[in-house]
Amino acid sequence: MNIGIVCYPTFGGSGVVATELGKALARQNHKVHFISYQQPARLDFFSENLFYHEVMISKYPLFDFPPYETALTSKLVDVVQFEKLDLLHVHYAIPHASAAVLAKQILRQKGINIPVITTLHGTDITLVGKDKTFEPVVTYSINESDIVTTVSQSLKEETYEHFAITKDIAVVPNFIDFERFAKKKKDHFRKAISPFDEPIIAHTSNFRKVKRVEDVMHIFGKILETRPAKLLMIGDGPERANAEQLSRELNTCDHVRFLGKQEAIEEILSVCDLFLLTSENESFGLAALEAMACEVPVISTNAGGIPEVNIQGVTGFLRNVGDVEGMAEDALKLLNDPAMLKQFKHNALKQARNFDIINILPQYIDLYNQALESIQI
Ligand code: GMT
Repeated sequence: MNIGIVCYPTFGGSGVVATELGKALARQNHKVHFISYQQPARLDFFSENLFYHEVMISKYPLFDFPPYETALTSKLVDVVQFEKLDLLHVHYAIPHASAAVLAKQILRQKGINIPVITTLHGTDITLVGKDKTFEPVVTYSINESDIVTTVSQSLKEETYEHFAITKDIAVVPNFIDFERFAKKKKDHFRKAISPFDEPIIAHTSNFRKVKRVEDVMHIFGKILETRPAKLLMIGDGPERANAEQLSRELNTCDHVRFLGKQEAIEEILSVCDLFLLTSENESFGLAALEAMACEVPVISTNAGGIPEVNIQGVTGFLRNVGDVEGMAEDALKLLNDPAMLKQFKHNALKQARNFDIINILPQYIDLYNQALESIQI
């Protein structure tokens, strides 16, 4: 197949899922064309089956707000025609689904019928999508897509609850590539972070409000009151400065390292013992799955789709959003019981294997075939 993938080029979240999906499709000899405003973060190598088309926006002085959606739509029309794409798979509703639906309508006038597969990732529904500013366009774009998928059952239910959706939604969970995400031997790195073999706790995110990174800092503060430990904060975003300040106020700085954005997250996760995910909302929690693939159990909230990934009492523990005391208590329960921690590490890997890309990729390919069949009828 000749597949167009539209995504955000950023580290983490929907951009990573889209890029990893495209790479896996390319390995199976499909041609994959990425269309975005910047080279996707994990697309930094050459493959004969991978292509990148950059969306350029005119800087005309009239445009206080550069019309990205219009530029993207035009680019899609151009790439579909010139590269003879079979389908468009767009990740994140705004503005990717709406641009693809408009491109589809323009192409129909040119005698080209291109199916659009839209994957909803979370905040496009749970935060921004519900906003009145976007809601009518999001609803229309979902209903006009040929196939719609969500990354969890929870996100599917939330989409039906908040939007007037007339289409079936297929759940295709996020996935992990075990060729990359597997525990690696990094003893020297572990020793550098934790010289006295203190347990290492990690948090990865884009440090947006929804992640509640202040809860991570408080939980870690409570752990330190009871026993030694180290905390690695991976990623960057608007709440990082507040988290650093809080670490000073809680007097935990000597045991916390803010690592910023990291390429080789799997190497860092490989030396960790516990992962904290305190999000207020999380449609899936890919960061938790990546940790689990590296044999790291998860202390998390029970928001959104997280319980579909992190299993209570098996791969970690879950508490209500904001229950800092409870999450600290659970973390200590695991850290203070080496046998239980070892069992949970084993369970985490086992559960992560259910999301192996080898099992998830065929689900997307089936949906692509369905979309192609539907336009031939
Ligand atoms: O987590 C974020 O803020 C980024 C966001 C995105 O769209 O890039 O992530 C969402 O998509 C990920 C991939 O499907 C999911 O694993 C995340 O749970 C989801 N984030 C939220 O729902 C907050």
